[in-house]
Amino acid sequence: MTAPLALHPEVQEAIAAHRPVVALESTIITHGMPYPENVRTARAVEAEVRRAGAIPATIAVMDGRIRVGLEEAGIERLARAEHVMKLSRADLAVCLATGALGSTTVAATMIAARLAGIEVFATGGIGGVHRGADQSFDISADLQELAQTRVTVVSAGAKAILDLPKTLEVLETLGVPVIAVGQDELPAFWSRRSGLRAPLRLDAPEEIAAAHLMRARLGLPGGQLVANPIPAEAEIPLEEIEAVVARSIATAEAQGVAAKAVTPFLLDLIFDLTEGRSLTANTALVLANARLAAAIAKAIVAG
Ligand code: PSU
Ligand code: MN
Repeated sequence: MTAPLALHPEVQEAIAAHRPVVALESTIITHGMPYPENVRTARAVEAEVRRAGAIPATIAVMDGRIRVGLEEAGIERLARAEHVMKLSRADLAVCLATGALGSTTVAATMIAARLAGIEVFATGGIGGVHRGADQSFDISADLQELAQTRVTVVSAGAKAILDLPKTLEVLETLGVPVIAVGQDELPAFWSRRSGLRAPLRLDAPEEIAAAHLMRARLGLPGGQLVANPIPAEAEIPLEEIEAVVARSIATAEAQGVAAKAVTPFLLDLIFDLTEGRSLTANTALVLANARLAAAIAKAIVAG
């Protein structure tokens, strides 16, 4: 009994030859960005991984298999489809068993990457503890996944739509290392600053790779969360985005948006309220994360 994995030949060869590979998620394509910017960004991120010397592997579920490494046609199909399941750990098996089309969140991408033997994964932002979680209990399954699946996830921190202090507390409880890159402060996705000190800091990809390999030597099951600040020129300052975030959350609550719909709803509204600036920032930070992830993947295979 083996998992229904379909590795792209290029990805399969790279893994077999111990060359660097970077996994990429697909929920950002289907639920994180509007068409056609989502397709443009997905392609640009793959190109960035290649330029940085690694092989990109965008992951999604199609026709009963986990596809690891999508062709352009696959990305286009996902981006255009009307109904795509947003897959986390809970939904992955149902989607595969029923042959539905599904995009993978951070949690599901980590599971797939691990099954395929990919150690590093680049994304934009992870899910976390939502504001008002004391009432809604809305805590992303991404956090649990980081605790149990050994993949290093390169993010730009967590979005200001989340309760960042609570997100850090849960990650600490779960034993997930949260590593800021190049600064002491935890970056907050669109903003380089969050006002919160990151639990850990490493500045070189080689150090992050060494810590990843050390976790394996210790037999620790979970991954690492790398928080790479958005490039300064693309940043939206925290004070500026805060008002937009507060308005968006109020709207989501008023409309009774819940469960899986919350994050996509907020992202969409914030895009409108910032007149697309949030999307420009999002693209810039994903590209920067792709570069860093490629450097970490290179250092892991060298180590
Ligand atoms: N945060 C972002 N952009 C995204 C997501 C989160 O800034 O696209 C996506 C990721 O795929 C993440 C998922 O894994 O949303 C988390 O969803 P939820 O909050 O429902 O767990
Ligand atoms: Mn949620």
